[in-house]
Amino acid sequence: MARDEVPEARGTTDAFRADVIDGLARRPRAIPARWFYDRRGSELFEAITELPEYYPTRTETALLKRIAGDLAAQVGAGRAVVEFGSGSSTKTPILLDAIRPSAYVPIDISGDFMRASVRDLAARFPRLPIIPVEADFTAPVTLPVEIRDLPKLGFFPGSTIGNMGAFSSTDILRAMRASLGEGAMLLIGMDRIKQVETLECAYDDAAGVTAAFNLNLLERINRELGGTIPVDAFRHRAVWNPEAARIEMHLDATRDVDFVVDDMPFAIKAGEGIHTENSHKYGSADARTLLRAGGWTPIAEWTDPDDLFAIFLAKA
Ligand code: AVI
Repeated sequence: MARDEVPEARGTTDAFRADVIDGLARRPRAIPARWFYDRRGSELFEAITELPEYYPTRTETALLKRIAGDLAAQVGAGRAVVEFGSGSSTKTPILLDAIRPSAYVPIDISGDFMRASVRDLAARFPRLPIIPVEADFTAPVTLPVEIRDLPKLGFFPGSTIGNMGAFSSTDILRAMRASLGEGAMLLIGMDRIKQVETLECAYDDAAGVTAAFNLNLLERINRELGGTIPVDAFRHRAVWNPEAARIEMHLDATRDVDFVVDDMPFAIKAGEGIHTENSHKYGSADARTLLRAGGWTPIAEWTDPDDLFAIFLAKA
């Protein structure tokens, strides 16, 4: 059976088409960032995490290593670690080494990618029960029966929360609380507000990897939705929006363009753009307010020496 004949893939394509057509028709034009992550987009994101300008991944990884002992003392042994949007699970071994959990449950909407990274983890932690769940964690998830009676530690690194708006980020924290139940804890990474130059360079690197990541969205539309977008007519732009405390990514047309997506005609004038991503950054007070709004009480906060990135531990 071809990939586009699989019912689930068809559902994904329908949702992608609806978001793209709706997003190109509205003003300002905006397409949700979750559509970045096809296979090519996921590869480009992995490459972003290794860029010299993209400080979040290496800073959070180093911070996790530094706080491992403290974290173990606060969390205790024997919890089931539930990782939301586990993806390639690169930070997971640091946490699993630190807290010695009873089980590990990665949850990701992209099952293939998750199962491949789980294989590596299983080799590294042969005695740890690993139970992957393929699900959309933006709504409450039914966890495997095997961990029903264990206390849970939710793990949501990478400041992925920052890619959501205020309502969605609160909703997702509430969904996590509902999924994890009473007595749960949450370990979450949240990127800090910092110098504009540092932020804008992190999202507009010299090698052009983030530009390629952003433009891949248009290539994906052409590949999967029969689009005729002239990708070379668009330029990547990353800009700090101080009122909203977020980095925004846009694709701006450098000349007037006409194209179709799924037989729907669109025209974009030179200088107009498509808003493709928000990456919110948080001061300590904002982060705590968000956690509380999402049903979590912060109990510890750690940052790196340069205060670039924070990790919070919260309890339900
Ligand atoms: C996945 N997410 C946390 C990244 C971020 O920093 O907002 C996505 C990203 N976009 C451009 N570079 C990285």
